[in-house]
This record gives sequence, structure tokens and C-alpha cells, in this order.
Amino acid sequence: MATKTASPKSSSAPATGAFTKETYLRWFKDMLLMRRFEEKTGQLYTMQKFGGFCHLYIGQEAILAGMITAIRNDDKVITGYRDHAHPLVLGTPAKNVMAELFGRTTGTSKGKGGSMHYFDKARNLFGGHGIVGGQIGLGAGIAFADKYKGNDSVTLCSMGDGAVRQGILHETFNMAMTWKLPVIFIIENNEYAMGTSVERTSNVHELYTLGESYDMPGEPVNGMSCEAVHNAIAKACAHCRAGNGPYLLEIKTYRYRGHSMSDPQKYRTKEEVEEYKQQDPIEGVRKMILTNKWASEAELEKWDEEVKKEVEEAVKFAGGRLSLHQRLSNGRDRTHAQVERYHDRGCRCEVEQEGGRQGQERRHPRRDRDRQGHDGIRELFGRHSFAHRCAARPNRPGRFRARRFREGRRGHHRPVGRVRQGYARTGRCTCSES
Ligand SMILES: Cc1ncc(C[n+]2csc(CCOP(=O)(O)OP(=O)(O)O)c2C)c(N)n1
Ligand SMILES: [Mg+2]
Repeated sequence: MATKTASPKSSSAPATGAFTKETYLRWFKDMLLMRRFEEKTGQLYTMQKFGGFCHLYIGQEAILAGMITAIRNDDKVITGYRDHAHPLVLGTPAKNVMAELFGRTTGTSKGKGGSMHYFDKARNLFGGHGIVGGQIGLGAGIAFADKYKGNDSVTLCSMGDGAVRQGILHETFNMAMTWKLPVIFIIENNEYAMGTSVERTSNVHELYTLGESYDMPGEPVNGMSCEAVHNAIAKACAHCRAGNGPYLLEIKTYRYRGHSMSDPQKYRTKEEVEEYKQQDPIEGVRKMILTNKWASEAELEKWDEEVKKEVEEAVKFAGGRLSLHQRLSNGRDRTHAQVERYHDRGCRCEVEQEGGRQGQERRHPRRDRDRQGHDGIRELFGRHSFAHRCAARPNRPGRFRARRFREGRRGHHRPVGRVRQGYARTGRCTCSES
């Protein structure tokens, strides 16, 4: 099979203007790979095949397709946690991207990063960051390093519309302009930060104007059009490479899926989502290809099948029996679902882990489920236990129980020893979505 991972960045940035057949075909194939990969990812997550968080990029693909044809190999990319599509478009093989989700050592971050922390040094991808806005300062730092070393590469630092409300944006804009750093700040404005619309967070809704008080040039871009994105990024790159300092792009886009997989999407209507789907960038590029007879309907179908096969192969490569680490994350994820009502009230939760012998991972699924209580949520893995507690009720630490199971005859697990009961110690919060 002619499996095709997204082609790497071009060695020199093409000029703006009319686009060739090759560019359209590339946009089509790149976006198809991102879309099919994420559709599969969503499915696997729902089937609890992997744990952690899962934020899909579906609907926003034109941003990356347009970006990749406008930048050079040595340009750097950094983004937030909605990052599965970034390594794909930069040329990381789909199987390694999938393996990362499954917590495999063959993943791009050796399975330790998961959905929100993709890194690929060889392809100049600097993450994947779970802290909203965390990448803004880091992006400027990468650009500073390039300027210091005398390179003329540019850093593309993407963030969501929610991230622009973080204080770090203003400090970074100020420094980046003062030092004329070669960085393009890309606001991927998909209209919502979780369930909060742009209108509800500030009276400034045109986010590209946020750079004005620092004299940073900025412009809005249609994020459903690869052509518009390519032109805007090519122009911004030229500005940065000429030593003029940073550039701000507000790319107006939309995510078809919820914020993450557990989002009931009560903050928007189905009609609104449908309206954006009518402008789907993949459909737009498909029409362009067919109208110009650059490929036949059958060829487009064939490419789609090839991409689906590539994704299936990636799943096979990454799949199999889940590791202990992965099962632990799955467990943690279930407990996250249970404490979500606390998140809704603006609380933070703490996750504690009480040590145990790593090898003793006997598990009794039914008891596991039964023991997930209201406040102290238990996950039993032999002597390995997890407990959550809500910071809004600091005087009431989450209770946990740990109980060891020994494998009995006919493979049954039966409890051994006394039920240990205690109070969880305060631990580090591992919930980056809290
Ligand atoms: C510093 C910080 N505050 C809050 C959160 C919780 N959080 C996770 S995603 C998110 C919304 C961010 O939305 P946006 O920047 O628009 O990105 P999008 O999800 O739309 O791509 C929030 C508030 C966090 N991860 N980090
Ligand atoms: Mg957003």
C-alpha cells in the first residue's frame, strides 16, 4: 500500500499567490490524514482503549495544512494540548503518534506525554502543552534562541482564544516586540474556551487587535481556507525573517467536536455546528480538485481508503494489551469523570497516589467499580491505590481503601489480609484540566 504520512515541510517557503495542483493535492491528503486519524482517536477513546485526556482538532485542519506549505523545515512549532494533528502534518509517522496515545515507548514522547504532550525534536515540534498559555512564553524563548544564534528561522506559536486572557500573553508580547523576536503568535480562535465563548470573557472580540498596544502587527484570517492561512503565514514569515519582530494572526476557525471527549456541548446549538460544517475545508479543497480535474472522484476515494488503512495500521502498531501504566491512567480517567461535577463548580481536585509494589497489580473489576464512592474515589490495583479529594472541602480528605487480592483457584481473585482504611495524604495535582 502506498501509505503516505504527511510530507515534511518544504525547504523553502513558496511565495503567496495562485496555488498549484500539487499544493491542493497536498492540502487534501494532509487534511484527510488529520481528520481520519482523529476520528479513529475519538472512537478508541470512547472504547476506553487509552486513557488521559483527548482534545480533537476536527474542523480546524485548514490551519495546519495552510501553515505547512508556508513554512520552512527549520522553522519551529509549539502549541497547546489540542496537538495530535501537529506531529502528523510535520511528518511524524502516524504509528508513533498513535503509540504515544497508548502510552507506548514507541510514542513520540516515549509514551510518557500522551495526548497533550507531543514533542518531535527532529521535526522541530516543541509540544504539546497542557497549561493554557504556557507555550506563549516558551515560544518567544525559542525565537530568542534562534535570533541569538543568528538563524533566520521563525517560531510559530499557536494558542487558543482562551489562552489570550492569560497574563503571560502581555508580558511576552512586550518582550517579543522589545527584542524583535522572530515569532508568529497564532490565535486559533474556535470561539470557545471549554464552554465559554469569546464574547463572555472580554469586550475585545477581535483578538488580532490585542497586539496593538505593543505595536505588533496583526490581522484576522479565515481559518476554514487553506489559501488564506497559507498567504497570511507566508507574509508573517517574511516579516519575521526580515528582522521586523513578531506578528500576530487571529485565525478564525471552529471545532466540530466538544472541547474534550466528555463535553456535553450545552453552550452551543446543533445548528451552529452545522453552519460551520458547510464551510468544511476538506470539502472546499475536494471541490477545487474536482472542478479543475486534477484528480477523479475515484482517485480521491482511493486516497481516502489509503489514509484509513494507514490509520488502522497505526492502531495495530500501538494497540495490544494495555500496560500497567496505561491501566492506571484509565483508572485515573474514570475517577476524573466522577469528579467532573466539582470542576463544574470551579473546584480543583487533588490526586494522591499511595505506593505499593509495582508488580502486584491484581485487579478485581467489579469491586473496583463498586468502590468508586462519592468523595474518596478508590481505584484498586493490589496495594496500589488512588484517591481524589476536592479542594473545596479541604477539611474532609478523601478516604481510600486498599485491599490486596490474591489469585485463587480458577483465576478468581479473592481478598487477602485486612481491609486497610485511611486518609489520603495531600499530593500533587496531576489534573492539568482542572
Ligand atoms: C492555566 C490553566 N488554566 C485553566 C486550565 C483548564 N483549561 C483547559 S483547556 C481550557 C480552555 C482553553 O481554551 P482555548 O484556549 O480557547 O483552547 P481550545 O480548547 O479552544 O483549543 C481551560 C480553561 C488549564 N489547563 N490551564
Ligand atoms: Mg478556543
